[in-house]
Amino acid sequence: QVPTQLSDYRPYPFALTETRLDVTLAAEASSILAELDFSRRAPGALVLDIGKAVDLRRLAIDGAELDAAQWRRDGEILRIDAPAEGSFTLSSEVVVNPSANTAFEGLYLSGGIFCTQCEAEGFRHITPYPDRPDVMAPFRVTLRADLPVLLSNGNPVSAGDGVAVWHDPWPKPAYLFALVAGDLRAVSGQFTTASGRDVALNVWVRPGDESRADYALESLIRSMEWDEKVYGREYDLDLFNIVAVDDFNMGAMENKGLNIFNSKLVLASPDTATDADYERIEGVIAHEYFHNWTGNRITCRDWFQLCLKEGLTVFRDQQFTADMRSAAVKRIEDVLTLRARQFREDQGPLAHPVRPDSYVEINNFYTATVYEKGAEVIGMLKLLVGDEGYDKALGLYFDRHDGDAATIEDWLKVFEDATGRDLSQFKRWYTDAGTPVVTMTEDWQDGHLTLRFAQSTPPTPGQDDKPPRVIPIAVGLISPNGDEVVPTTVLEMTEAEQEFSFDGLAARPVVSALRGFSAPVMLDRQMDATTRAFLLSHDTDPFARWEAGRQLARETLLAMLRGESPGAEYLDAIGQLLADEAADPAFLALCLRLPSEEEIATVQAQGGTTPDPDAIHAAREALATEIARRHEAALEAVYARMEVSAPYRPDADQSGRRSLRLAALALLNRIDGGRRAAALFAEAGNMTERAGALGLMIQAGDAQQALSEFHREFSGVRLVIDKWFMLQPLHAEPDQAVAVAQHLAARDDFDWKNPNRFRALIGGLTANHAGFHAADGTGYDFLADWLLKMDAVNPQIAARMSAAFESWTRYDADRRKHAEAALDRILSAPALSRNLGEMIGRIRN
Ligand code: HT7
Ligand code: ZN
Repeated sequence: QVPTQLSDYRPYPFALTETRLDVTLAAEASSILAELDFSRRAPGALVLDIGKAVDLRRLAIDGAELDAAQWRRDGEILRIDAPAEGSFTLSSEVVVNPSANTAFEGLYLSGGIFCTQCEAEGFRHITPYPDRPDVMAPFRVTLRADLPVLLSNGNPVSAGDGVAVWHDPWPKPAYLFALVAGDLRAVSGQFTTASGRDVALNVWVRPGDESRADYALESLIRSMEWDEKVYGREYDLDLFNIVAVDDFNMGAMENKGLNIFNSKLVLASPDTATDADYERIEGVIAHEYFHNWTGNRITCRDWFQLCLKEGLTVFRDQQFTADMRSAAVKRIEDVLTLRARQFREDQGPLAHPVRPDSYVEINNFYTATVYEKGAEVIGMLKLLVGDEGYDKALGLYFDRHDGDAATIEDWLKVFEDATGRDLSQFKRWYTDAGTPVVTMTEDWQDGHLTLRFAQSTPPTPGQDDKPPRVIPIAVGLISPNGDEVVPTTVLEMTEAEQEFSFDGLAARPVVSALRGFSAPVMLDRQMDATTRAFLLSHDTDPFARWEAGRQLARETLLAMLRGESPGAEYLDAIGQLLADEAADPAFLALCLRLPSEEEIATVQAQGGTTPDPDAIHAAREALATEIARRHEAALEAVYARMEVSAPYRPDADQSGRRSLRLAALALLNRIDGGRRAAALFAEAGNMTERAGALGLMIQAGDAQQALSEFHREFSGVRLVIDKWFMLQPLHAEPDQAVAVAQHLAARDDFDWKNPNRFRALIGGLTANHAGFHAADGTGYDFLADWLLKMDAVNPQIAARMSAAFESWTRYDADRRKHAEAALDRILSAPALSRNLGEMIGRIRN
């Protein structure tokens, strides 16, 4: 496995002035004729990428057929003798087999629909091409098939009689190419841009799914409006198509003018989708739409720059959701995800910089670090340069780089030029892996408060020593009577150790630090439970309030794991939260949610304690039970008060009420044997409450009948059956989780080649912390078996799911022995893919 290095980047020696494709679709043998207009820019060979399964039939230059001596095919590379200067047209003819394509990369079939996935390097499985993001061209595409709908990128030129011609005038890299063909129905709308361009909007779904596509269309319109209003970005074609397909390796893909989506992120109705599904649909529709500027109009020079488009686009979709819903709740949700996925990644063998400098398989780098930490880095930049500086820099970025394949250096330069700031130290956030640990201590004397900070970043693979970074630390000071005496101030830490002072304070204030989670760091700060409880009730910054409660819960659980009983501060604080009728229900729901078992294991491992998954599970259950016993009446009151009687709407208000209601129910479930959950399951008219109740019934150990009913009712709705497959291993008692997963995996409707179904079952088990980390190693064996099976058909999915092994070294010797054996078994398997081989190799080291 030879890694590709960032330092090896060389510009392509040819410009590609136009790409013309003529595609005749057939399930087992689709033919692709390509004409590529090249013009030489520098000396060098004409090197194209070509997938192994592409059957190359013909090559010609300017109409003259090439003989065998004029080209060489070597693995996935095609070298062609090209004219030493000037322009020429390379023609090729190939045949590919979409029905044999189970990896869902390139051209494939999903439920009878032809579709494509080309990011990152899928286009080479369709036709020989310079499949790299810095080679951009306008595309003209002719599609031929006896199918009702034939779509490609750009604007339609003509259509009829099984032939459609498309033209995309915007030069694009091959990874943004797409085609879709099949029997699809459109749910249509229209949008007029600020400068008056009428854009036709279509959400294409399978016949029968039309009634579940409205929310996606509405979300698209909201995204288009928001991008004009907030970033001044308009859409640039006459048509915007979204297509939902059932077989899809990730969430969605931003192909120019033709976004292709996992149907899970398009289809929604109150009876089949949860509030969380609706929120994700809105967020991902926005994300893919926003890529039209941050990704498509300005793309990446090479795949090392992936965070340039992904970090920025995640940041933009987070801003959008914050504007559409509650900014405070969204921030807390984002931090929860960041800590659960990215901090975990940063602390293990898969840690890598936001801009990696080497990879074996680029698909393994679509990670939480590139996406979520990439977005955090932009949030910090915005905080450091201010809102105006950010707007100025973004304006310059769009003006200067429209049509470019850009780099992180280009990105930072626009900030430097727009604001006059030197960002050389800030750049370390892109180049250095690992989560900095920031310790904070306080010194109080005669009205002076001194805050002392120290930063250090633990070693990560290949990076032992890390110099200090710029860390924006937002703080506020709260007086003992609860008044804010110093509003949010951003302290810029640039040294390994640094102090900041506040003068003229009448009384010693309580410090609210890292407000809004101003930097993706771990703040290490000694604080007693009473002070945390004070911040939970008085902090004006909602994130910091929530964080104080979270720390209190964490420390309570850690104390219980040391054999202590839960302290009064936390239990009383929960009582106060439950009594606060004026608080935002969604915020309260987040405060009531206990830290996950995985989170506790991480904290223990960081502190040098070997986590015991069974003990963690037991402690968390005991704490939930204790809260329920202590606050049963208050929880019941919340449960009753949060009932929504109005017709279902997936908005922030109603979904917040339902999430608080379910959070209260989750606690009550510990003491009522699942009685209330069963009642809710029977009466609920929406999937949020039905799936929530079903999960709790499984936890309570009395769900067999409900599970059968649910399966019967939704047997024709794939996305709901995915939930059924996920909920069972997720909520099973830890000692039964693997058996439950094994039983489900043996079912006929465990259609494991479908990525959603596979992720549902395998992801459900691996998210059951104590279940997956079963002491006898059966969880590890089960995962290894399925990864090997999946690797042979879809290496991307196998590799992504293998990350469940990433923290194996933190557990006890017996568990480590089992995990090691499972990893070694995978590594020694014949014909292991590059994807899974790289992942397991890194995890095992
Ligand atoms: N840019 C896309 C990333 C992607 C992808 C999507 C679907 C299937 C395979 C994929 N490989 C990479 C999605 C996004 O971040 O917007
Ligand atoms: Zn993206």
